[in-house]
Amino acid sequence: MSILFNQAQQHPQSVAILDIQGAHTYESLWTKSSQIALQLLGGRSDLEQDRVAFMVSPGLNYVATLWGIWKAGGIAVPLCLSYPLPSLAYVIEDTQADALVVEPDYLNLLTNYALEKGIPIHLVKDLQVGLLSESLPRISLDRGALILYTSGTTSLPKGVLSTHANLEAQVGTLIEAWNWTSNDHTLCLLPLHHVHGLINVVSCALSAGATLQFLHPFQADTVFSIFLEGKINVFMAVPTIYFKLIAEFDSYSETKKALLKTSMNSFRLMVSGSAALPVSVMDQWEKISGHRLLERYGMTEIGMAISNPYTGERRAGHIGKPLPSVKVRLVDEKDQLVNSGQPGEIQIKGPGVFIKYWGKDEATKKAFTPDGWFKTGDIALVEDEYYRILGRDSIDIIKSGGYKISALEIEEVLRSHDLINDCAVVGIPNEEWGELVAAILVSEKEVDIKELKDWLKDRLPNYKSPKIYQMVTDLPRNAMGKVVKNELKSLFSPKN
Ligand code: MCA
Ligand code: AMP
Repeated sequence: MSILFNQAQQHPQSVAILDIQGAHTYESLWTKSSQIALQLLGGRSDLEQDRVAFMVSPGLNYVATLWGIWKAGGIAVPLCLSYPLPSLAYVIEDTQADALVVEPDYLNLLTNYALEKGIPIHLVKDLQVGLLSESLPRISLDRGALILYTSGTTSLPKGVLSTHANLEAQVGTLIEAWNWTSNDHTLCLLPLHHVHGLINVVSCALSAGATLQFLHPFQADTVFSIFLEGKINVFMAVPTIYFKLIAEFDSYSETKKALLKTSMNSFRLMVSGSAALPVSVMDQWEKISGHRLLERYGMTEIGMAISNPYTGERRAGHIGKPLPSVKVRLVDEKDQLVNSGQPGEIQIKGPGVFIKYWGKDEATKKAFTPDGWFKTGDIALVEDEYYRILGRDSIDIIKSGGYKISALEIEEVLRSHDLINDCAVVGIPNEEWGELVAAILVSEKEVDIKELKDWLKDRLPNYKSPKIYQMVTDLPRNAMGKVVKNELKSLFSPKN
């Protein structure tokens, strides 16, 4: 039995999930996920790694669907809830999904598409009845379990395939490093089509037998109301969320601030990750909450790799030391180890590292060294045993609000607009968002930015849509004809 859900049988009467419907025990989660598995199987003995894409909001139904797909022998493909149809269609087609599971809220968006493509669509609320007399398949750990999409240096996102063994390793490492136990109660407010929300919060909590409370969508005032209830003791978020929480806290009366401070005394762990945590945010959060944030580093392809310690110094501006069972090295452009104290690319080996990019053998090959190290593309150095991130090897990758965004993907969409002759997309440093997506456009006609934003809504999720625009007559290019993006970034510096 996978560690991902063996606690469900050890603590059947404990509360596994709190969502807008109320409290759900591990037993009810277990039963519901088995029912979903049987319905998905529809008489077959094993889904044999069929891809099942699902669009379900955070809560019991989400986890029961995920577990149901796993119990039936399928590979789970969580869909982003804010994607417009073309982005969803890309994931569904790229994974060659064999079935879709949706909540009623998303049925309108997907029904016609699914009918046209001949993909069976299951409504999650209908997947609740069923007899549990039939048996479920035995799933070996080397089987594919999950495909998550990540943006990279190619224009189209890549599907990262992880096995059950990879996920067990990712979860096991964090349970050990961060002392998860069944006494924990955590709040999940992150999207569930990424590792941060899905593995670090949801899967770790449930694998530890803890209680997992969902809040969707994120709202700073509601987070604090939940803190005041006094049950949460583990909290994880991206730096943008801490920034927003600090702004919300600052707007409160002194009495409310004092109450909140007291409520946060009983937390045992607060974590930040997915993007660099500004030292100013770490310091302000410590003043507000009394907690020094534990910053860690990870990636969709590897889970978590480097972390500040649970006990010991949590060093500001640093991501910490390698986690148990994760091998980390820093190398130069020739994959040779750099000298001590010198910067190099972070490369990773370990049981949590993914198997392949789905359907992209060439990209998979390029992502690893011949001797099996995964090349992260992140540049770091080690200072007195602690790793510090210096940047990335590609200017085309933007991190905004914790989301990884490919400049090339956005450029490709913008170029398909009638009025846009050419364009470039860059990330502009921003305290709240990490980086803001900025678009530089070349057009012979006047472009109405509001109209352009509306046009983009049908083609890109909001978080990928550029937030700032600039018109230019020509893009600066080097002798090779490549756009000089660093020059474009300076267009947005305060003096301009
Ligand atoms: C939204 N807005 C933005 C952005 N997103 N502005 C600039 N940059 C952005 N990225 C604007 C919208 O246009 C909108 O403006 C307003 O902010 C509110 O939008 P909304 O979508 O409602 O924002 P939000 O709900 O407040 O979302 C902020 C958020 C969200 C909660 C921080 O971005 C989020 O959940 N981020 C987490 C992503 C994550 O989990 N990443 C992990 C992947 P207007 O009102 O004018 O329209 S990385 C990972 O998994 C690895 C393994 C790791 O290491 O963890
Ligand atoms: P994703 O591909 O969405 O999983 O994002 C992974 C990327 O997020 C990494 O390659 C890093 O560039 C970045 N990242 C994650 N955690 C941190 C951190 N603590 N500090 C800086 N960058 C981070």
